[in-house]
Amino acid sequence: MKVIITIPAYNEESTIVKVIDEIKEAMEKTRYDYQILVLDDGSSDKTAYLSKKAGAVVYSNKRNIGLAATFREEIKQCLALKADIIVHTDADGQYVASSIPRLIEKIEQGFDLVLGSRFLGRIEHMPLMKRLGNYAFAIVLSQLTRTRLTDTTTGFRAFTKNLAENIQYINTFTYTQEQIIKAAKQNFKIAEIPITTRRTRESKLFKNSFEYALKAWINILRIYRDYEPLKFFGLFGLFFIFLGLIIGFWLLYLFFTTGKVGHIPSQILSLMLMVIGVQISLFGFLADMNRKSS
Ligand SMILES: Nc1nc2c(ncn2[C@@H]2O[C@H](COP(=O)(O)OP(=O)(O)O)[C@@H](O)[C@H]2O)c(=O)[nH]1
Ligand SMILES: [Mg+2]
Repeated sequence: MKVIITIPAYNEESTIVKVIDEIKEAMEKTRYDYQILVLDDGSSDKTAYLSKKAGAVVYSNKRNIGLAATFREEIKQCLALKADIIVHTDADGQYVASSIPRLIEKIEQGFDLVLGSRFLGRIEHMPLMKRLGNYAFAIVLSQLTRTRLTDTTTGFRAFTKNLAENIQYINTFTYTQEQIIKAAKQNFKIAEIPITTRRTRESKLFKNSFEYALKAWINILRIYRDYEPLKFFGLFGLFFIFLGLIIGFWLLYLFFTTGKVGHIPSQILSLMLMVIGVQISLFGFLADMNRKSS
């Protein structure tokens, strides 16, 4: 059984060697056959050179294509290296490598995706906004996946070859939540283990937390739309029908109390809202049929 530990890295020359050495130290204490893969995403510093020197297999993207696209390349390369279990961690040293064997053990117990949860464990530092955002993600994803999740954006995780081969990603920004939702929808078994994290340099991905939150929510909605089209479009449609009905009942009320028929613009608006609502709901039925037949 082969374990590949994969690390996406973009200009991480100051930390990557330490991260690789720490992983080696943790893995040498185990009986696992392992390799470390660094996915250098077009770094302009010595990341690739230093990683190779430290003993990792290095794959370099010609230019910087971002974390989500790099993740897809990681999976491809891990499968090419004949991984049975894939462990993913970050290049900044935030995650403690000595927890990697615990991730792998959980996979061996029969789980397909094991997440290292910072919130079950201990976090040295996390800004309040990020904490709140993560809390909201955890609630929504727990609902969507019907699994109790506490940390959906963690980069410290392990998964099986089977899962790696069977999940297709559409997200252009981050893989973290998409992998969890799709794994759950495809009936893979998910578990969390508590981990501790270190305080490292400022995040490169979170430069603008508003932008991050917006993109993440849009992505969750897109995935929800794909897996639960009837509920997604149905709720949306019901909302319009509801608005139309409110105006409609208000007009009826005016008619019964004053006896006058009027308010033509409002009548048109009410009808339009209801027709729009029905149309949107129909999209849901169509998408649902399409999903079941495909
Ligand atoms: N492939 C790729 N990886 C990146 C990029 N920016 C950051 N990373 C890597 O993604 C991981 C997490 O980045 P980090 O800045 O620590 O974000 P955090 O998860 O919010 O702490 C690290 O291994 C980074 O090297 C990028 O543009 N492309
Ligand atoms: Mg980090």
